[in-house]
Amino acid sequence: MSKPSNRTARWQVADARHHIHPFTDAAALAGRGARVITRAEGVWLEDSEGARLLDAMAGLWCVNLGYGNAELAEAGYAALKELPYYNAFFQTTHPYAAELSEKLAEITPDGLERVLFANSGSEANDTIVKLVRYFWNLQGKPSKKTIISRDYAYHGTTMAAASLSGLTAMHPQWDLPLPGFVHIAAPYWYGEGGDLSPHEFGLRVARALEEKILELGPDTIAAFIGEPVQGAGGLIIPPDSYWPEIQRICNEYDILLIADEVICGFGRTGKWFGCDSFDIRPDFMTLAKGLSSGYVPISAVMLGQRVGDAIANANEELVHGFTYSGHPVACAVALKNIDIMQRDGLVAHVSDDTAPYLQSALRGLADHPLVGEVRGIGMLGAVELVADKAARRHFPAERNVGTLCRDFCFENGLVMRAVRDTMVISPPLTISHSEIDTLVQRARHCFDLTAEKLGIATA
Ligand code: PXG
Repeated sequence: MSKPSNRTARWQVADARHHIHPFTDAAALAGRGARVITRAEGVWLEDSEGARLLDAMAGLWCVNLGYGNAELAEAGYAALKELPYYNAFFQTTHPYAAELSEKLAEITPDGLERVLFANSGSEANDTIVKLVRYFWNLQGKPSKKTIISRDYAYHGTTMAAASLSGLTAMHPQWDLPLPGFVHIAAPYWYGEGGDLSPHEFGLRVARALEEKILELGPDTIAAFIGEPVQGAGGLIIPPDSYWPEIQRICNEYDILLIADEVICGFGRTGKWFGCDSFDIRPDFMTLAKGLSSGYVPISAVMLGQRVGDAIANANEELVHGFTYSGHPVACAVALKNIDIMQRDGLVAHVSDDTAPYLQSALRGLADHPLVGEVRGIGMLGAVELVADKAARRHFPAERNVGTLCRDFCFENGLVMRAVRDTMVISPPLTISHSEIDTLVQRARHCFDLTAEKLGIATA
């Protein structure tokens, strides 16, 4: 890389000395210097050297309306001037929280009528863990405490959320998971389905839930949590047979069902919520990211009728909350975000136009010698890079093919996420056809560079 400008170097030095980054090897980053992102517009990021990158990840799966949306900025500014802070702890509320609560009850699936606010997906999932315990205590069933989650799950990084998470790297540094959190197989057909058809495999892994419940005893199991489509674990889209069977099992054994919609929510799967795409009827829903298009931190826990009624009618104080629960500025931006989505018919536009265009463009990559599978739903896409297409065999992990490809993307003006050797995209919902074309062309170019580095011939 050429020598950075003085201002870039100054930020890199300050950052390397004082800023500990999430999910980053600090020493390795200090050696190469962080890329400094200074501004963004639409689907484009700009760095401190003036280079432009197409952000095919919408930040971290969150900037659904794209960058630089003036209406969101103005809604935040107006709230900052009108009521920069107040809380709902002591018998008060404010218009922003009241209206956002009503709006969320309207747009989420039937039965989800009540909401608790937090500031991140992790906090929201932590809150749900507490509410699950509280619910079963209120029901006089205090032995129901264990929560079942899945391999490759990502539910956040606080103690409880990381315990829910099933990406194994998230546990050893912190002596997690905590007791009471167990994991079962994920519906990852491409990687783990073997000779079963996707339909058979979906049923097989759903029934792993029933087996685990019977092994531990239904009286000890409180809840099952799942992302409708697993995001950070490598875009694992369950076969159609999966969710109906999970729903049946949860009903049969009286297990609460938690749908973590932090990525899937707000149009990402082509419907308002992943639960709409897979006909899931959850007791709890976790919302974050797309709730505010990532412009301000805000998350929400939606409560289904059964848990909502129990908690609302407990006739005692709910001993839980954060200073910034339902922060007025965050609520104002989230409200405007939803208003814009409704006014512009964005979810219908995604499902009728942008998503089909994206999915078909992505599938054009399937002929590439490195590509084992292209899959996607709505505005989510994944490409498996493999050594052997017919055998669905990946490269040895130590070759770090995904990271290699990710780095080529980053150098060539495209932000894609590598999960193992699965290249993942989740662009702003507002991306245009021509930007999708650019995305796919750049991806192909970077797959070529990766193949070349691996000594594999391309056409
Ligand atoms: N649930 C899901 C499904 C998520 O994807 C969280 C909860 C936690 O949200 P917070 O706001 O606490 O981060 C997430 C977050 C990645 C990546 O690299 C994914 C997430 C966060 C950071 C990085 O794929 N997802």
